[in-house]
Amino acid sequence: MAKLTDVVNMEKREEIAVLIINNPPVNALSSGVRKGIFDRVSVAIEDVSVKAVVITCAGRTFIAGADITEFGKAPQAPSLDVVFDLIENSRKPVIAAVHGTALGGGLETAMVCHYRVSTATAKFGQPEVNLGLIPGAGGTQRLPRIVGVQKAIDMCAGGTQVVAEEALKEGLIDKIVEGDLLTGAVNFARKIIAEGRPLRKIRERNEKIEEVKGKREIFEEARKTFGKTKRGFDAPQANIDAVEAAVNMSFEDGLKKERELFIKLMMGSQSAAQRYVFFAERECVKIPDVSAETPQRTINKVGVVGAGTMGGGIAMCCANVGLPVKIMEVNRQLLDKGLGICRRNYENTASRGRITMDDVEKRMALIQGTLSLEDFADVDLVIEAVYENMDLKKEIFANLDKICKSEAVLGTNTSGLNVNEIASATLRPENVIGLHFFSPANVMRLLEVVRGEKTAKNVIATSMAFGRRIQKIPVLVGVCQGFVGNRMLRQRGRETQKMILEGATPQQIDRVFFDFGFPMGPFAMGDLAGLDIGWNKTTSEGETLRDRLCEIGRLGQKTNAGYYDYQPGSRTPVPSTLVEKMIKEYAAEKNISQRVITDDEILEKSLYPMIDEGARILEEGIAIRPSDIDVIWIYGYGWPVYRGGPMFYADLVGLNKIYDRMLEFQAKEGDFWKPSALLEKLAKEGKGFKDFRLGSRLTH
Ligand code: 3H9
Repeated sequence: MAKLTDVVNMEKREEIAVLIINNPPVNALSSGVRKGIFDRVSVAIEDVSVKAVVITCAGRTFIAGADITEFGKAPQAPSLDVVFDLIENSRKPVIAAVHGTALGGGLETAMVCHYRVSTATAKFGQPEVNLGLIPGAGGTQRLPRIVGVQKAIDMCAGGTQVVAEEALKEGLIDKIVEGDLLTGAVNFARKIIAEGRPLRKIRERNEKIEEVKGKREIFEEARKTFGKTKRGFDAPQANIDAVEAAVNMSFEDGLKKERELFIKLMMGSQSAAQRYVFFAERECVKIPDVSAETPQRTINKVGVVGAGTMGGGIAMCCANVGLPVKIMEVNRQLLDKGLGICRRNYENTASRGRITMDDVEKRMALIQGTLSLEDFADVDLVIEAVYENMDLKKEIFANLDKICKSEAVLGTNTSGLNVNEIASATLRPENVIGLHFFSPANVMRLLEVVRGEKTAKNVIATSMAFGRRIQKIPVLVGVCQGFVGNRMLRQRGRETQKMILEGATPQQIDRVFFDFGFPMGPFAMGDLAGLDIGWNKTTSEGETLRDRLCEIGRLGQKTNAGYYDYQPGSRTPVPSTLVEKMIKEYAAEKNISQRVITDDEILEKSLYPMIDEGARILEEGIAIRPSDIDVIWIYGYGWPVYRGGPMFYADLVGLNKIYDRMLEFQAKEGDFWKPSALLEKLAKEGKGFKDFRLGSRLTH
């Protein structure tokens, strides 16, 4: 017999064999686990003293799925199919005992068992869709046979999870165990044996499948819905196809269809991107010189300076997770307005059924308004969120320095000002850090955590943990103008502005971005945000097209006119003949001749300068790793997840191709196209950003 692996152990509880999978952190189905289950179940089946088998897990959760790190590598035997065949065809009952989450291959394992029991807090799901995949070991064929087709679509295409109580109602589990799970599972197994219950195989159950035979409209409706909510993603549609196969094909043929779809997705770039993002999100909280053991400061109370859009949104983030927060404004009217907006936002969420009115009151009770900074004497963390003015920010920090307790973390929400200079207004620059939220702060998941020259390591550790606590994705960046996201955005803006003068229209450029997968293009985005952000009426001299639009009162959606026209009350952009005329006049005035610009050129000229700026950011050590830049673009700027972020995308295109194109543009248009030293180096070595390693920077 092959050597047994120690990630799966077996113990006997008299006539019941108990398999315990112990593969931290999440008991993923690595090759060792698959082999361990296969070997142990084989032994249990052959052991005449064993009457039933219980499969359970040690640690914090039941199996969380296949081991994603093994995807794309040479497959190791035994495959899941082989393991599953052994379990399902066992002549002794096999019972899954679930705690934590049974996800992906974990739920599939539970579904090949003859019975399932769980704790009351257990959850079940097929989240493969979030990795650009479908369940690949029978999930799409077995799940609809128990929970029905509609629920299976929700779970497979939508990635929704069900909790134990619902799972019991749906028939996905047979019992919720009160008290110790293993004891309950063993007792359940004994009952099965005593009552002589059959070896139930989900594959043989067809009632729920029969109910929907011929009802193609269920699938058409689902395709339409997911086509809208998950525009551009391949996996939700493939999940629907696989569930439909469960209805229209035999179980065996359905399995084959599932496998075909799974392999196609696995080989494609979307899943590669989504798997990359899964790990990138988890990587970005790891800071090479700030270990996970770094002591953190306690944050029990937060203070927010400024009750404007950003300040209010930040206060809501705290209240959402039960953190008391004081919010300060300079006068009663502004304070009431800010608090009123928080309340309205919550009430809107409640009206959509996402929270209750009771939650609204509880959260509002956690947000306490004040007109005095003196009230911040007892807070553990301050987040300054006033408008972008260095003198004002320095004044506030000088005051905070006098008022706040010595260990308080002092954060600034600046979107681009020098955090070191802000810190210099205090006598404790080591306590100062940038906490750059993205608008709307209560919705957008990104938090750029900006490390100043003197920021203490425990302040960094505390801020990263705070970011996670308020359910953001914190990414550590260094000080430079615009940090990572806005600095790269500026490069994109430079080219898109140039291209509309050279003959592309705002609507053409926006369409190219939309088709690429962004929720909207830069011009529609500008109109939404307001073209007057950063524009100054008194100093404006019509130097740019944006100046000219603002000068005639076209400030964007709020004035029903910007780059586009808007019908009153509508957010749908309508191409504007007036703007087209203004662009032509402006181009003529500057002697810029217009030409046809292809969609490909738009994409190259928009994305390559961003990618090159990303390389400079890495060279300078402003971002720790390329994947951090990608996380910033996905969660702060709407970069489509299935394209993995600008640096991942650059590797797909090929750095040598990008480098060559930039040289061509440089020769034609000027030195602002000169590629960075890092891009040049990687391109010439035939490498990608994936080969960039910490410490391989050219300069610091
Ligand atoms: C699948 O099952 C396909 C099947 O149909 C079969 C096909 C043949 N593999 O998230 P956390 C790591 S596809 C490898 O921070 P939490 C993770 O990287 C899979 N590693 O913890 C992290 O590592 P590190 C379907 C995994 O408590 C550590 O575990 N399943 C896997 O916040 C802790 O993770 C899924 O998509 C994995 N499957 O959340 C579930 N999962 O410490 C994906 C996690 O080095 N996982 N890691 O940074 C999750 O959703 C969450 O991790 C989970 C725990 C909810 C389980």
